[in-house]
Amino acid sequence: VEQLKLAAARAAVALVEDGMAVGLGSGSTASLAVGLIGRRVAEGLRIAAVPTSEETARQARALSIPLVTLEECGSLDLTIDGADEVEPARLGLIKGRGGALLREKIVAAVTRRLVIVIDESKLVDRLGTHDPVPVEVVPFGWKTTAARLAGSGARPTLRAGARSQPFITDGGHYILDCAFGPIESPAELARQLDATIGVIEHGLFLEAASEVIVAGANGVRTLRRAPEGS
Ligand code: A5P
Repeated sequence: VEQLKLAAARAAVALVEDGMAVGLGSGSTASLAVGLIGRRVAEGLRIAAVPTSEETARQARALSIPLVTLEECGSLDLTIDGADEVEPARLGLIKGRGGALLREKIVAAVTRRLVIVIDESKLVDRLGTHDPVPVEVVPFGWKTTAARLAGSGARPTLRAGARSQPFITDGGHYILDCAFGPIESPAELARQLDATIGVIEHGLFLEAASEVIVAGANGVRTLRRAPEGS
């Protein structure tokens, strides 16, 4: 799987060009891409990058990848990020197992080209088949938020961090991993989650990815999002 992740990361990093503003994703596959970008920067590539997590920021700094804030660059040419599940028909994604979904979504929203890198085990017919949807919530009153989510059909579990304490995101929030099973209408669920009091953001990324680079036993292929209405 490591080799497959690396193959997908390599194909995505080949899309990075001189002068670009680049979003750096989070998680193990995105981290391989950051490593490869670091190598190209050392060879003379000139980019400005925005990291989607403190962990990615640390890696980028260690590799001397020039970092800027979103305030400084406003929008991004390209972002390379991972995903937990990908539904190939519409390129719907579940993201956030690494806990960085909030910054990832903010970065995705201002990115012209969001390229997702995965190994083929992440492909599913329906989102929610294997993975819960991570939902980032305000710690204040989180149990009441969890009860509201349960009312929407979720089975929420508070994500644990070190020493059995709740996992705390870069934004200082909790994550409720919400198992739904295969989701019939991700768009409808996204609307419900968006409207739930106490919810900051959720890991359903719909109509966000421009393309998904999938590495599998038979090589690397690129899935592109079908045009609107098709
Ligand atoms: C981080 O919050 C996530 O969205 C990751 O991009 C996602 O969990 C995929 O991670 P891996 O590449 O480690 O599977």
